[in-house]
Amino acid sequence: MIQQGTPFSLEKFHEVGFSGPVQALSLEEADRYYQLFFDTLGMSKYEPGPTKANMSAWHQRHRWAYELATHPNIVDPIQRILGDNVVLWAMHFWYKEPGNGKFIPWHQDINYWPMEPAINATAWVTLGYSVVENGCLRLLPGTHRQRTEHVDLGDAASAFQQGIDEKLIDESKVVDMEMTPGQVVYFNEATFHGSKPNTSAIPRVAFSLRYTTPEVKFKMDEWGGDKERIKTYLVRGVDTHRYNDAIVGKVPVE
Ligand SMILES: O=C(O)CCC(=O)C(=O)O
Repeated sequence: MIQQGTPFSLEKFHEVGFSGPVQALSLEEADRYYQLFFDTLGMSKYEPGPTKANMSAWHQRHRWAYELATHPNIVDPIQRILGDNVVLWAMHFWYKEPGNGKFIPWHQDINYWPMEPAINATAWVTLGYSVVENGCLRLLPGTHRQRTEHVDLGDAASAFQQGIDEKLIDESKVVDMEMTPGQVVYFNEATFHGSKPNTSAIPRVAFSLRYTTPEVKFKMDEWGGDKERIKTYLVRGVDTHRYNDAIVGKVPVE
């Protein structure tokens, strides 16, 4: 069901592992950033097609994406989750053009990340409509208190090779997080989530922002992924620990 934005609830975040949708961007802002997203891809928003563009870390390269990643209305609830000192460390666009047959398997983010200790809050933001038909984000309440191993899925339609065994998912409890432009859902590093393919003509233009706190150290030597994707930006408060000075990001000029 498409819901009106609700205020962020810290109680709900702790109780079920997520809270939202929160209307963080005005419709006008969402529309402007939606246009900028397609401009950056060099694609018309009226002909949203597939792309091979790298969808990660746009906040390191484009000022408009950095502005989004530090937007006060998006970061305010993050500060309530994490406390006074907030470090932005990643951004990734999850774009699904019409008819994109890939699904994002059920997973727990912390299985991928080189963080010690594992503290993260994600803001998942949609710039367009994100509904069942175009493969909206799906969350499983209450799973944020457990750790589950990922297994090989052996499914060519899966966007990741590994994920949580579907047999562990109680479909009757799954929340299809349908959202309208400018809305955000917040979830933590362990909440089970995933999404289905886009079977509609509506592009899904959404992205994740990852935030943590200064007491978290990134173990970059253990990270097998693209090392440039992880850069730290202090977006609220002070860096009390300076553990990640070697990977401090630069704010893009334009
Ligand atoms: O956008 C999706 O469908 C998946 C998002 C996701 O896996 C994430 O933000 O960690």
